[in-house]
Amino acid sequence: MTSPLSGQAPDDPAPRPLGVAMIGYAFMGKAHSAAWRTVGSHFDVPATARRVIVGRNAGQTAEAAARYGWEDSSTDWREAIHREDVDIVDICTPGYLHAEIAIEALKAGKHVLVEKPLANTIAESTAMVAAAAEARDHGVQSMVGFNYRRVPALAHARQLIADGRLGAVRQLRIAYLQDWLVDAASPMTWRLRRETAGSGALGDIASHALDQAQFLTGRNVTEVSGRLRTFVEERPGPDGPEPVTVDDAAWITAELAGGAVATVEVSRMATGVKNGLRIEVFGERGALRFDLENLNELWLMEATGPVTEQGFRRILVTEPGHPYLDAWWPQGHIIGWEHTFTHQLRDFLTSIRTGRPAQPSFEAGLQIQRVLAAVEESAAAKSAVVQVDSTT
Ligand code: SOE
Repeated sequence: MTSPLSGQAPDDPAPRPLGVAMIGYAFMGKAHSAAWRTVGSHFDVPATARRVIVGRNAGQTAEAAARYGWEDSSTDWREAIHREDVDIVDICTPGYLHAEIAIEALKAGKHVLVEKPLANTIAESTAMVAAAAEARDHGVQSMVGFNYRRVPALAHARQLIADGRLGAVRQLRIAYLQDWLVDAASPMTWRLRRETAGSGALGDIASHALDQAQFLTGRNVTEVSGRLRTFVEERPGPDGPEPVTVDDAAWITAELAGGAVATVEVSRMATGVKNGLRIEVFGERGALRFDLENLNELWLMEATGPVTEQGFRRILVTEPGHPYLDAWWPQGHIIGWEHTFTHQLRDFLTSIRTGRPAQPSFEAGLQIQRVLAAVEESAAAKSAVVQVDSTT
């Protein structure tokens, strides 16, 4: 039995690195692999070893292991997570597999990082929360990967808001827009099937937007009104045309605890916008603006001094005093999207070292699932206002 805090058997003479098993090797697996490779070179975190990467196709998984620098590959996730030399399980699979793998890993005493959204249903998410709570009592950490919390500009924005620089926040406008589905002939993927993805743009990118609304303000969404749309209802599948069973776009108005209001608009068919997470926060004496397509910039407006001299000023978030940035380059040098995954691991490994609960927790992931469920309920009822159910 290894100790979940160190990855060390109690009577082992020499410390050994925390072994990682990663389940999934596609887009997110690639991003997480890069982060596992770099985190220890830039941050003071416990040493890790990339023990095994798991996928369905033996040849492709072995190829991914070689390309991304994993010691071993496997097609059997159960065998991988139960390995003696594995202490951390990183789940990068489609959402419908999250619950089963995470619960088994937590029961085996392994720390678990799972990609967002936490799962596809409230029932799965609730079971994951229960398993995480039980494991936490034994020093086992769990975290859901809302990586945009680790964009330095957004972590800095949260701090500015918490410090009261904007005064009370009244309004947020968040749009997360992509265009990778604009072409009606682009093929089916697991992301377009309800049984594998849970939902479409809603779970995939509104989950990020809603997490940001809550992260930036420190307030939960309590009430929503939503609308969903599938613009292209059939796409080429492996065996001919297949129905798209998830949304392409979603619109949400949300009430947050404490009185702020957020509008959230997401689409994977926003022609010309590549990966634009655009956030505006309006407070009683200031405002903030951010766009993921320029992620090193944060725009701050403070309503002080003569009105004739007020306006948004650009903060280049590249200084050692900004969150996470002292570990990277000399001051003034920019970073990119992939760094958010490295920062995520830095925080996760720090929690493993210190025992402080990792954030965002599975509970935070469940809260987002509840909001998503309320949006779907509202959309089905054609714009009724739906309370976010915090009892399930
Ligand atoms: C979808 O295109 C996606 O890959 C999301 O799944 C990620 O979470 C987001 O960061 C980028 O877009």
